[in-house]
Amino acid sequence: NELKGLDLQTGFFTYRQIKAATNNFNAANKLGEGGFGSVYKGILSDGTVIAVKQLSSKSRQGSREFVNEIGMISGLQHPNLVRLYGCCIEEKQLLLVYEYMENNSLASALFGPTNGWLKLDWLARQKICVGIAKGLAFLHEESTLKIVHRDIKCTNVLLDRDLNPKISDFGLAKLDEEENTHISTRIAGTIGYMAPEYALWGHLTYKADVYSFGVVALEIIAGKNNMKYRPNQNFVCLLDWAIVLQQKGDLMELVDPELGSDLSKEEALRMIQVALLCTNPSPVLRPVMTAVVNMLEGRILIDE
Ligand code: ACK
Repeated sequence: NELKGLDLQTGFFTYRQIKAATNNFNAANKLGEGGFGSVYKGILSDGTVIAVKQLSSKSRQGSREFVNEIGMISGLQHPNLVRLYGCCIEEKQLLLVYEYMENNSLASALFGPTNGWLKLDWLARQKICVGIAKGLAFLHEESTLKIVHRDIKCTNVLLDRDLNPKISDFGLAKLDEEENTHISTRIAGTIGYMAPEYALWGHLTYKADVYSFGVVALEIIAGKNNMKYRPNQNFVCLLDWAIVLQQKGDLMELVDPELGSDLSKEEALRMIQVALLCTNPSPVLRPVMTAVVNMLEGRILIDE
């Protein structure tokens, strides 16, 4: 009780606090399995609802990412980044404590097994797309550290009660140190979202995030997973299909049929065109994220 109100300010939580908050890591409080361990829902003594990430094994990789995540986002606050309240490093435990996001991940909303319970209409999808772009623009251009997230994908975007999107999982994030050119020794990310220059040559700049964002934007409008999408008999991913449709002048065919009457054709085309600009094979031809925000919001017109 003496810690009441203190915990959110110090950034350090005691193991006892987290055990109490999660009802001793009760299975009923488990939200799911993440990249490096289980995630639990909890309530702090002051009523704040939290999500606790527990590092499962003592794998080097996991703990390196864990420490990286603390370093990267502990100081960052933006409406489109999941807030890290703090951590617990007691009794061999490694726990990260985040704000709780009521509506889980964008991946589960768009193409998860629970698909259907949470309807993302056109307005919601637009808001989500713009929000992710704003979060990235902040990381790349406005935060004092220039940060490349490196693993932008729908599972790493969480939705709050009002369907505001927030970027999570900074385990792979890196500083964009060398004037946005960086050769990475260890390539990490997710197939289907990785920019070609990074996947092939380890050439990492913030433009790699722009590419991943483009894939996410395409998934948002199509309601389909890039790598799992196979139109007709051909084995092509959603992005390849979009390029084919662009050449045929038939981009509207990409739009999720579930998006009904509230869809504006002009806005839908705009989102697809932005997605295609972002996924340009050449990083220098991809826009920066503030330009993407302006394009999505119709302040910059896009040439066809
Ligand atoms: O798609 P989900 O339900 O949303 O499944 C994953 C799972 O935990 C493993 O990562 C969920 N999750 C992660 N962080 C949070 C959070 N801050 N608030 C709510 N759910 C979260 C995620």
